[in-house]
Amino acid sequence: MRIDVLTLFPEVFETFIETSIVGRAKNRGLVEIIRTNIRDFTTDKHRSVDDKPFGGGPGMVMMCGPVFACVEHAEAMDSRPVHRILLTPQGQRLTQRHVRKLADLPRLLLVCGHYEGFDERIRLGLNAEEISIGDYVLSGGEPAAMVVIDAVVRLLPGALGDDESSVDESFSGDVLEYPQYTRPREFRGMVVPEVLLSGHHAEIEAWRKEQSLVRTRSRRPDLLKNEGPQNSET
Ligand code: 4G0
Repeated sequence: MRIDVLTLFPEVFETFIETSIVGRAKNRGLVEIIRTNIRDFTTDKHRSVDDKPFGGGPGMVMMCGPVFACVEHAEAMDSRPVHRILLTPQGQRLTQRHVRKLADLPRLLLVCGHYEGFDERIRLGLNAEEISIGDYVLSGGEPAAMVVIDAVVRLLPGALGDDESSVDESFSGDVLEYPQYTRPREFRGMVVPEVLLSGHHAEIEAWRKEQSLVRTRSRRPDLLKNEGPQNSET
């Protein structure tokens, strides 16, 4: 998979791209992450990427010119069909189901905005999918892009090691992950539940299933109701 990231701050992605599962996936040749600086596609002497909103009002708006030029440049670098994504608080909320669909595509292009958002013609003209990682505002789309990249890359075949491959379960199913423990058996007076030390695999499995349900009921009842916005998609 090829992932293009269009941003005013490409350096923000440096360690993220090199580290952990994303870094390993890159080294294994499973993903190529290419950053392009939107500011390199400005045409005025001040290298402007934003301007005041028509009609007045606070803040600045990302201009069309540099964004379109940057998208066209990045897309010309590779012939695979590209899926364009805009990270915005107005987008469709990201779910694991959606992440799985994105992980099936050959090429993603993520556009990170800043300021009070994009000129509306960026939305219309790019015909991009708008994604939000949650109902809060960030000062830029970069952290949201990293969330999308991380969630997608770990699903690429071969990205996870054998010890990691079951970690997707919390949101692949419709319940939350059960409580996990590792050494030591006692820490500051808190002990590991006896059943996990028993070696009775059927009992352990039953305990985990029950704990998953208890936890989901108390923390995320919307996942069990089959009518919550999250669960209706899974
Ligand atoms: C576009 C995404 C981009 C519009 C980006 C802000 C939160 C998210 C940005 C705005 C972002 C998210 C209208 C403030 C950049 N913040 N929740 N900031 N506006 O996914």
